[in-house]
Amino acid sequence: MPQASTPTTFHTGSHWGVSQAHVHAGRLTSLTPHPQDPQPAPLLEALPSALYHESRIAQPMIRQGYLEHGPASNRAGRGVEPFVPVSWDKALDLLAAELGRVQQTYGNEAIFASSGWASAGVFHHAGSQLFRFLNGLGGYLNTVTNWSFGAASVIVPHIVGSMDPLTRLTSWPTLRDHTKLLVMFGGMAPKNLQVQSGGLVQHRTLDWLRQLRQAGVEYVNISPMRSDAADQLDAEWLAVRPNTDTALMLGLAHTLLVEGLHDADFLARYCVGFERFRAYLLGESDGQPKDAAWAAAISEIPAEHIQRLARRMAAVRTMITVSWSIQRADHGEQPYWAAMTLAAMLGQIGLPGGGVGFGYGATGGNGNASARMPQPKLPTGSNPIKTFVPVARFADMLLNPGASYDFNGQRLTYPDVRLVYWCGGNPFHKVQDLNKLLRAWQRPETIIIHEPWWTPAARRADIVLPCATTLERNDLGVSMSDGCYFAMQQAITPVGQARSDYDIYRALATRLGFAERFTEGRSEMDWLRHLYAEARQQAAQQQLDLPPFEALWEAGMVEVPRPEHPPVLFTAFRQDPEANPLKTPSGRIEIFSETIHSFGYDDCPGHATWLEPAEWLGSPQTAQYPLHLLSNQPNARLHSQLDCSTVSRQAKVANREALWLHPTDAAARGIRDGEVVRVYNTRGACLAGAVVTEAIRPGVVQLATGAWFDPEDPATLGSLDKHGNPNVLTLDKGTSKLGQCSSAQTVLVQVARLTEAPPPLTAFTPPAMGASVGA
Ligand SMILES: Nc1nc2c(c(=O)[nH]1)N[C@H]1C(S)=C(S)[C@@H](COP(=O)(O)OP(=O)(O)OC[C@H]3O[C@@H](n4cnc5c(=O)[nH]c(N)nc54)[C@H](O)[C@@H]3O)O[C@H]1N2
Ligand SMILES: Nc1nc2c(c(=O)[nH]1)N[C@H]1C(S)=C(S)[C@@H](COP(=O)(O)OP(=O)(O)OC[C@H]3O[C@@H](n4cnc5c(=O)[nH]c(N)nc54)[C@H](O)[C@@H]3O)O[C@H]1N2
Ligand SMILES: [Mo]
Repeated sequence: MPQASTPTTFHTGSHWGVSQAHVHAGRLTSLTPHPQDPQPAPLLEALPSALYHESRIAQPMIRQGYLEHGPASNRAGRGVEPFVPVSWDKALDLLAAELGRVQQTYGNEAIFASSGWASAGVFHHAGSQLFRFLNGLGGYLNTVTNWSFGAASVIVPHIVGSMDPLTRLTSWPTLRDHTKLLVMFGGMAPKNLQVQSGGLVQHRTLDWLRQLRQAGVEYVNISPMRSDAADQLDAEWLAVRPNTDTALMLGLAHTLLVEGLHDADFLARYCVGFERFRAYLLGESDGQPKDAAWAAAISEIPAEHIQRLARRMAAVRTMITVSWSIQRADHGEQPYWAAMTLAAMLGQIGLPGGGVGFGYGATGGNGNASARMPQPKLPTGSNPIKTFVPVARFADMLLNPGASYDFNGQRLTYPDVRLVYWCGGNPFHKVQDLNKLLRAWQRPETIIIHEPWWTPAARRADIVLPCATTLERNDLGVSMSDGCYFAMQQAITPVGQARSDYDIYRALATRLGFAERFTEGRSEMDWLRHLYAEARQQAAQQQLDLPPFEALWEAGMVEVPRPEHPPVLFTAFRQDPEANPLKTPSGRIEIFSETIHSFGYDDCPGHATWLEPAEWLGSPQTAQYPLHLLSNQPNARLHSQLDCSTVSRQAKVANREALWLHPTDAAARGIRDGEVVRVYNTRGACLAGAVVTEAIRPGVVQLATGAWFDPEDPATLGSLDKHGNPNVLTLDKGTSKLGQCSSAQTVLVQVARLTEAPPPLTAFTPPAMGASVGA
């Protein structure tokens, strides 16, 4: 740790890039991108301005009522009562005692633990630290699936026996050399390429997409938003109605079938159940042929366009890509199943540059061939508690303990959670229907959060522990998608009294009597050396020579050779399906799944099916709420992270989150560009700043996720959010009984011009403080 007043430079890294931190007189002055990064993410600029922002949490804090009256007291006071700053010892003693009490009284199943994206780095990985600590304590209630591609993570293994169509995407060079047509359902939004979980040295995807274009690839962007395809791609824009991609895919499939353009040999040799699907497609099973005219009426893509696209897809080497956003919607399983089915009908699965891939462009590393390199991880130990809950059912779980529900063929029961421990995520960003969440939030007896900043979740906790950021601790970065290990060095002393999650858990484990088990006697730097040494040893076994830790720490980065012949998805299966069967019950692609059929779910039948979403532009609710709201990922943030930074705040409009709407919809409401608007439905209301643009189709508005929730009156449920968090509007409903994942993209709203003066924003002002309590 440097004390010098001469400028010093450190290696560092984040989810949005590897960089150097420049420090002067002990303070961070700037970050500069890694010299090898051809297109550094603008997000890189965010951390410096947020690092010393007044919304950093200065020291441990306890909600006043909780401190005075103990667990379970005045739970409606969360987010309303002031906080009392306390010493670390006081906070840790209290928390250790509370963990012991809940464990003794209700058992470890009553302890719910969750995380989120937190920061890059494999040692200070917030989730791993939390789960390792709680496993040391005897376990916790775990979650399954995920927010990003949760519905896919349940349905895709049923169809192809693995997650390969998401995790082993055919890589860019193969697409450049073989693909002629790239049909992108949900586009490939350039904004999302800034980010890669764990870090990324080189941002190259836009360059790849340009190379593909130069090689003659034609792009079709099927999305309500034109901006989901970079301008340079000259993509044809099919401005589909949100949540109707399944119908569109069925219309394409129907055209292939009736025009005899489908690959019957492929379907017979590599798939099961096409006959059942065929009967549905032709309307034999339900009286409704899924022809192009039918699909046009639902999706608002003209029938001739659908037919023409189907013929083009059959004529040339076609890669179908589907964004993750499309399955983050009611019945989100269906478009993924329909896309697999469509690709099977085209018969190009397993050929270079053909078939289907899910999530190209979702993050900056997707589509790169992963290097064969060991991936060090902090071991979390094993969890004796076997009960789990799907991530997106968090509010339902708290509101309905003991109630039963369906999940992927199982009948499960919501456990009775008494304590919520969140470390590295923001529930008041990620969960849908925040007014429902606010009700659920009053159920647990204790809520604990580790956070660097006063996020809306931290403001609503009982015990808030200030956490150090990446620049305030040492870590090891790993980027599988560009084959690097990188150093993440402590550049400054922690701001305020912040401590790393590791130090916090170590202190708690000491109080709870399992310090040795938790630390294994290692300091932070010991752990980094240990994790890297293990990786180095494994690498040696696969003839990969990694330099010693000191060399990595000095150079800042170690690169691993990338595969020369990147794999093509499903080649072995295509070459010999008998010798290389898929891990499905049939060993083949399941166009019809007996397993799913046997569950008897009305919202997920045995083959890809068009099922009307709970809310969409074709539903009767449009009489009151005529606009479909897309809450996609923000350009100027990672989720809710660093919303207080200048990068995120410069992207606001009239000091609110930007809401995109089409000129026709704006004119009909008398809304002008830059004005503050009110967005509302039966679940809630928020303010936003209008951006009037033709880059979005009529009838659809877009409000990115992550503005820090800022209700006008925190003591009243349903109060207007002054800032523009779309989750006050979204629907908290499982995608289906199969996946039970987030339906965030299924929501109708109305928008109106705000006639009165907007209330001032308070999201970035720390909560009120009560009198401080000594050690
Ligand atoms: N800058 C930035 N990048 C990020 C993130 C971030 O927060 N900020 N988050 C990262 C994470 S965690 C994830 S999971 C990925 C997510 O990756 P995605 O899920 O692909 O990202 P989104 O931005 O939610 O959605 C992409 C586009 O899908 C379109 N879309 C939405 N609904 C529909 C629909 O029903 N039909 C069609 N055809 N299109 C639709 C929207 O126009 C939207 O812009 O992004 C990652 N990248
Ligand atoms: N409406 C709508 N909602 C969505 C989505 C959507 O498309 N629409 N997308 C969903 C998706 S795909 C995702 S992935 C989720 C994302 O949801 P989250 O992952 O929960 O969101 P983040 O804002 O990344 O939260 C990470 C928090 O960790 C804090 N943090 C950073 N580093 C550390 C650390 O080292 N330790 C600790 N203790 N904390 C740290 C950050 O300050 C931040 O508050 O949101 C979901 N919610
Ligand atoms: Mo995500």
